[in-house]
Amino acid sequence: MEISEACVRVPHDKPYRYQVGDLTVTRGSAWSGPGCHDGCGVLMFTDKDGKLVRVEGDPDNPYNQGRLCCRCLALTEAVNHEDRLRYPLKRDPQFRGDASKWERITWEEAFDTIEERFKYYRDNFGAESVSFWKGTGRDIATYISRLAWSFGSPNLTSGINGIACYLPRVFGCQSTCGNFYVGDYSQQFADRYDNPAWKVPEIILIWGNNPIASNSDGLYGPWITDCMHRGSELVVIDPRLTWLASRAKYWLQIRPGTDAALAMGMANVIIKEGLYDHEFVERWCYGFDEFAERVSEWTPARVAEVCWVDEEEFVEASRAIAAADGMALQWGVAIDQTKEALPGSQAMFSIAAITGNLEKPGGMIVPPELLQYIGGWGSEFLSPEQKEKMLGLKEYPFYRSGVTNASDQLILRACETGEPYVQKAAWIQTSDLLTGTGPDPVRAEKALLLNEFNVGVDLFMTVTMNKLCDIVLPAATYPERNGIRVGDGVQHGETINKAVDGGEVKSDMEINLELGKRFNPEAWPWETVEDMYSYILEPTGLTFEQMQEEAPVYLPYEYYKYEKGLLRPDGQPGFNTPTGRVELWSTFYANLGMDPMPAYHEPAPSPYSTPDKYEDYPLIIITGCRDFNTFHSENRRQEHLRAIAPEPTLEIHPDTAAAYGVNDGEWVWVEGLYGRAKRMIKTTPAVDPRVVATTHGWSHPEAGLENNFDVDDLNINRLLDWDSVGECGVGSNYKSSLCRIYKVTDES
Ligand SMILES: Nc1nc2c(c(=O)[nH]1)N[C@H]1C(S)=C(S)[C@@H](COP(=O)(O)OP(=O)(O)OC[C@H]3O[C@@H](n4cnc5c(=O)[nH]c(N)nc54)[C@H](O)[C@@H]3O)O[C@H]1N2
Ligand SMILES: Nc1nc2c(c(=O)[nH]1)N[C@H]1C(S)=C(S)[C@@H](COP(=O)(O)OP(=O)(O)OC[C@H]3O[C@@H](n4cnc5c(=O)[nH]c(N)nc54)[C@H](O)[C@@H]3O)O[C@H]1N2
Ligand code: SF4
Ligand SMILES: [Mo]
Repeated sequence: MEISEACVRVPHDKPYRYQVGDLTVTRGSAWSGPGCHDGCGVLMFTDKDGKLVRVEGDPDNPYNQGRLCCRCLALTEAVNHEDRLRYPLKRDPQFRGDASKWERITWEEAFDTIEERFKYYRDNFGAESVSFWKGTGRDIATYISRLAWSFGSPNLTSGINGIACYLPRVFGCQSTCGNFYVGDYSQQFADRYDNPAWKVPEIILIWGNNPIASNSDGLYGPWITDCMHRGSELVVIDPRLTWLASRAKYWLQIRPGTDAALAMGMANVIIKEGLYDHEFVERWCYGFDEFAERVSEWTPARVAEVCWVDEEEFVEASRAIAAADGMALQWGVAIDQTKEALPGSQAMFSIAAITGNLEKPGGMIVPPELLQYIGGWGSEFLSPEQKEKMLGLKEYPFYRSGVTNASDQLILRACETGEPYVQKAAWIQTSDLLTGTGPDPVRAEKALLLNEFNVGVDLFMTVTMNKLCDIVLPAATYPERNGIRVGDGVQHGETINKAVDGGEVKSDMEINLELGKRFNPEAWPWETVEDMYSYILEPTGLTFEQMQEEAPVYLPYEYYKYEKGLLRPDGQPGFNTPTGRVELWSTFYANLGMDPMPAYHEPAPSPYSTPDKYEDYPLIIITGCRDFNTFHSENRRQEHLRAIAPEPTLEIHPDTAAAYGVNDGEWVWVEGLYGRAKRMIKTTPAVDPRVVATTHGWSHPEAGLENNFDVDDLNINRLLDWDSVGECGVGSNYKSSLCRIYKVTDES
């Protein structure tokens, strides 16, 4: 049977585009840009002149059920902004950094130049001499990857040091059970909370995640509050008292970077007290005894000491988690963003496993993916010889297990040293590397300036584009282009529908299709991007145009797939691992020569691993907490969003602020081991007196490019370095570093 027949659809009483008085309404899904990777259902209103005047949540879309967060509500301020890039630009490389030297060019000239230069480097230095930088995983990422691979370069990277976003969680989970699991909030059903098979989670364990602000990784934050209204209780593990933490049954105020210890301790309580799901463990878990032995050293007293949590609260929270009938682990990027991220996520996931919460209503689910094209689409065009040259493969054997990201710090090193081979050019699409994506922007800038030719694609002229690039291409925002949303952990398929004519801007996909055809026509056989989308959608039996009307389209979903032989390619019952069980002792890691079980590594730097440094830098700093109104480096130009948080603040405990003699609203330098940045003091009891926290990606666009939007003073990633990645090349220090603070004065 074709998938399309088995799919569940949401009835619409109107076509995807209709008229309301003078306004045209276009139904669609929201994806970058501007940034977000959530894909809420939107209704875009355009006036007689075709201008976007309003955006509303689509009440018919089960995903967000008519709701939108402030960033989509303020979308007109991004789409219609006067600073938008509107035309392709070029600049003589000798004037890099000088914004007055950009010249408008035609798309033809831009494409011809890029084709000529990139082919020249490929022919003379190998395709690996061109690196591809792609920022966070937008719907665009798939086409950037395909462009890199079909060009022949294995050096494709997010620029997020240690691939420390999402993938450590995915690897940590897959290494244990063969799939990636997410919490069950009924998102897989078109009728959502009304679906009779679904049950509300008794406990949602929110770990290193702030979903109502971040709506991260295919989760719409208000689903958590929807579940709370239906009875869910929360356990929150976060060094900050977030809005959700303040409403939790248990809030464990963990010391940053110690999550693996806490998770092992939690597993230990659950095992020692016999609270685990005996039947599930017996039938479906592999390596339980070894695992129990490994976690046994993590007594509650030791957890309290290492993680700075209250011992009794910790034990009670562990018991509540074990007792819950339906526990959803809602894990976030904080888990990925400490140096040894893999064992931490492995430990956390083990808790969901031994408490029998896999594939159970209100527990953890593997949502069906309409299509699985996201992961390696186009990787077949990278020859084995080219793949072998991927930077990181030699240094980190773990990268051989299907990691498609090259190591960004090794690309920078190749720029700097020409080892193991030279770098000539960079393609930077949807990344503001020097404003907030990667650590140490000073090093990244110097390294990439050594390239002969850099090209950027963005919505705005960013500091990264202006400092590094020789050609900049203007990209479309989502109301200005078509696209599809399938795969990537979501449970439905839908389309991004063009509602606005963006003039000369092109969508990222159009840009990549055009260049792809020039680099490797075999890999890009489509006439238009819509043809390309229809090709991807083929297994559903729907063309792009049909999907525009039919979307969202849901796959049928079943619980307890492991019992029914629905998880393994061989159709046998069990999990998709070599032993067919949830491997608390991972054969996958063992085969890679890694520790098969979770372990705790003290973060470095930290009060305990580097006590000498702690003397000089006596505060732990968390960088990059999400807020409602910004997405990384974006949105600072949007008046209504900027008004919510006009300046970057440093969350600091009132006692600590008093000890340093600094007051609310005062500017301080926050200095770390590698550099410093300015922040405005915001006292709050929400953080431990020994810990401070701040947001990242800051700039003052109003300061102008002649002042680099003040990024040199504001980029908190100056405190971080590129070399602090986890042992296996995964994980880095964004969320746990050390700093000191002092007032900004004329002298300082
Ligand atoms: N200190 C600290 N640093 C962090 C983090 C942290 O927690 N702390 N988080 C890290 C994480 S998890 C991530 S994923 C990265 C994110 O890093 P990035 O993805 O680089 O972040 P953004 O600032 O959202 O986007 C970069 C650029 O993409 C442009 N853009 C947006 N939409 C589009 C589009 O549709 N097309 C094109 N061509 N351009 C577009 C924006 O204008 C912006 O200039 O940051 C990382 N950096
Ligand atoms: N509005 C908005 N939404 C976003 C983004 C954005 O920039 N803005 N970025 C998107 C991207 S790319 C990502 S990756 C996601 C990330 O989404 P989240 O996972 O929600 O990211 P954060 O807010 O950085 O971190 C979550 C929480 O972890 C806590 N935390 C910090 N350190 C630790 C620690 O060591 N242990 C524990 N247990 N908790 C810790 C922080 O205090 C914070 O409350 O959000 C996505 N959505
Ligand atoms: S989470 Fe917010 S910004 Fe993202 S698609 Fe939904 S409403 Fe838009
Ligand atoms: Mo991310």
